[in-house]
Amino acid sequence: ESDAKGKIVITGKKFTEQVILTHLLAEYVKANTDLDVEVKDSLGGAFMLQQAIENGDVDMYVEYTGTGYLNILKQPYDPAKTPEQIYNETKKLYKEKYNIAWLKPLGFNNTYALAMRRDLAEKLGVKTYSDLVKHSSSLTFGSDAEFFERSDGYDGLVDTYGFHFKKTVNIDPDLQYEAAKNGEIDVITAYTTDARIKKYDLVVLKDDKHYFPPYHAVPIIRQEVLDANPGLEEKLNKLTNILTDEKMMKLNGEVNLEGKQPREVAIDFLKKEGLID
Ligand code: PBE
Repeated sequence: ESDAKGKIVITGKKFTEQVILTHLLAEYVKANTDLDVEVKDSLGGAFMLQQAIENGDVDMYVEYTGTGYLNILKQPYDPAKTPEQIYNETKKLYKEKYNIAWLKPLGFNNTYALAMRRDLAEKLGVKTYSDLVKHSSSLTFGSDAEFFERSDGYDGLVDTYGFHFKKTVNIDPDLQYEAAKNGEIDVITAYTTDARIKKYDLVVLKDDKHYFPPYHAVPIIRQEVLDANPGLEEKLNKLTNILTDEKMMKLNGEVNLEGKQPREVAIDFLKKEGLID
């Protein structure tokens, strides 16, 4: 038996959706294979996780197509490309460069979207990112620290549209919705599967120049782990399209609005879908 067989280490990034998905993968693998599953606390964002999976410190997590494509692979984004093309190219390049496999998509797209309080958006008459440009010098912009470092992040956004925000603020991604609602920050980079957008009546503006790529959620796993465990890939691909944007938003809301535990939400969902007993 090789060392790679027997155990699988699963992790995720530091925001609610990722914690739910970590447990969803972990509980599914526990119930459907004889692998030992270790859930590792989040190590950070995309760059940290890429290092960890390349080193073999972790075996699997959920990444988003546009994130892998632009930030890890450093590919230039062409908005004419379809989500399927982005997925296929990302999958191919990860395999070649890192021996990491992209499994099939879970079925939802969690993109960044500039969002603001409805009364502010209506007062300014802002519906699209372009509408926002002439008001930007009187508005504060907040996002998570990673956004200011990313290839699909702040600098490119500002270049594409010509924004000049009054001030920028780093904020935990799980706290930005409250901050927008309370008027502490005017414009946030909401994650579109977050239930707090609707709950707090925030308006998502239209990315009219198609700056942001598609971000379909996909479990990624070290190819060595798949090779050591025949049948594992097939089992994991039973998770294909189990979620939609609406379903993911609902699960996120169960944690962020109803106060449930992410693991409990993941287990209930898997049971309902008949994926675990
Ligand atoms: N996203 C949007 C980011 C955070 C929000 C899911 C594409 C990411 O984790 O890459």
